[in-house]
Amino acid sequence: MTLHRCRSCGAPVGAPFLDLGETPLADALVDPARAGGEDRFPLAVAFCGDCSLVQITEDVSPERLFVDNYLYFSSFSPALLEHARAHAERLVEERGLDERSLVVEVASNDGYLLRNFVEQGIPVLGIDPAPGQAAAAEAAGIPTRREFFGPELARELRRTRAADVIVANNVMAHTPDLNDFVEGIALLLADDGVATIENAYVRDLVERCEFDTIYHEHFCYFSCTAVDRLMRRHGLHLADVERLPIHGGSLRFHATKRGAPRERVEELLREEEAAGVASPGFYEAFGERVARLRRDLVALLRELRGGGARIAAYGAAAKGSTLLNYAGIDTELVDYVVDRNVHKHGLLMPGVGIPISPPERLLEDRPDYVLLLAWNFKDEILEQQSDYRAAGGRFVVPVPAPEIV
Ligand code: JHZ
Repeated sequence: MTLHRCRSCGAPVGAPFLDLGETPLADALVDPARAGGEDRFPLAVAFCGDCSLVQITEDVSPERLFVDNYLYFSSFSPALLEHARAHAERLVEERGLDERSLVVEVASNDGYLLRNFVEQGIPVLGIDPAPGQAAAAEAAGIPTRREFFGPELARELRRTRAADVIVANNVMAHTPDLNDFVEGIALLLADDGVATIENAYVRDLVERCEFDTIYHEHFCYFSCTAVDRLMRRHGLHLADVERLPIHGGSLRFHATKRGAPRERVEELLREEEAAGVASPGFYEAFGERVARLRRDLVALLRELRGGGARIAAYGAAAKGSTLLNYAGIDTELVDYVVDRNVHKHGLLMPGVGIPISPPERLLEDRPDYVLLLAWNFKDEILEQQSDYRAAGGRFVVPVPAPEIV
C-alpha cells in the first residue's frame, strides 16, 4: 500500500525527501537453499507538513515483518539488557510497584525487560506476536499474549484490570496504525498510571546521518513535537521526556492522563522549534548527505579490498541490511558477517547474500577489517573484540561518516 495521508493526523503527505530504492525486508534473513529470490519493496521517507511526523511511504504487512521473518531477540545485546534493568528498577521505585501492581509491556520480545519485575514478584503481562520470542519469554516465566497490540486487545484486558505501567520500547514506530496503537494505550492505562514509550529520535537520525535505521519495520520516525500532537488526540499528554543514547539516540516519552508536565517537555519542544525539526527544511539536504556517506564508504572498502585486505562485518542487524543493500555491498567486498544471535547463524543477509557466523570466527580467521554494522553498540563491541584488535584487526565504523578505528 502506498501512503497518501499522514499516519498520525491524516493530512496529505508530500513527496519523499529520501529515497533508498527498493530493498528486501531487513530482518528477513535468507536460508542459503533459497537465496536470490528475496522480494523487494520501495523504501522512501516523507514529512507531514501538518503534524511534522516523518514516515515511510510504503507499507509491508506487520504479519510479514514480525511473525514470518523476525529473528531479533533482545537478550543478545548486553548493553540493552542493562538499559532495561535500570529502566525497570526506576519504575519500581518511582511508581512504588509491588505485588498488587500490573506492568504490561508491548513488544515484550523474549522477556528481556519484564523479567526484572518478575524477579521482584511484580505481576506482568507481555504482548508480542513474534512466536519464537514469545515462547522464550514464556519459558522464562513471563505470561505473554502472542498478538499485536491495539484497541481490541486493550479493551479485553481492561475488563480484568487497568495497567499501572505500560512499557512500549521500540514498538510505536513499528505500527502502521499509529492512532489505533495510542488509543489502545489510553484504554488500558489506569487513570493514575504511566506509559513509557521509547523510540529512535528523528533529530539524531538526521543530524548523525543514521539513515540505515530506516527500514520497513519502522513506519515512523518521531520527534517530541509530533508525539506531543499525537498523544493529545487520545486524551494523553507528555508528562516527561528523556533523551537517551541507546540505538544511536532515542527519546523516552512518559505519557499520562493527569498531572503537570515537567519543564523539560516544554524545553525540548522549544529546542525542536529552534532547530527546525518540525519544518521541511530540516530534512532537505539529508538525501545528499546519505548519498555522500554511501560514496565514501564504498570507495573506502574498495580501496582496502583492492590493496588485498580481507573484510568481514559485525552485526547481522536490521540496519546492516539497509546499509548493505543501499550501498550495494555484497560478497565481493565483505566475506561474512558475525553476530551473537544463534538464531541468525547459517543464514544470509537479505539481498546481498553475505553469510552469518558466530563472532568467534573473527579471532580464528583474523580478517584485516571489520565493518561495524551494529555501530550503535560500538563501545561494547570494540571492548568485547579487544583480542581481535590486539592481534591487529581494525574496525570500519560507517556512521556518521566512514572511519577506521
Ligand atoms: P541492533 C532491531 O534493529 C530491530 P537492529 C528492531 N526493529 C528495532 O527497532 C531496533 O532493534 C531497535 C548483535 N550483537 O540491536 C545482536 C552482537 O552480535 O542494533 C543483533 O543481531 N554482539 C526491533 O537489528 C545486532 O548485533 C553484541 O555485542 O538494527 C544488533 O542489532 C551486540 C551488542 C549485538 O538492532
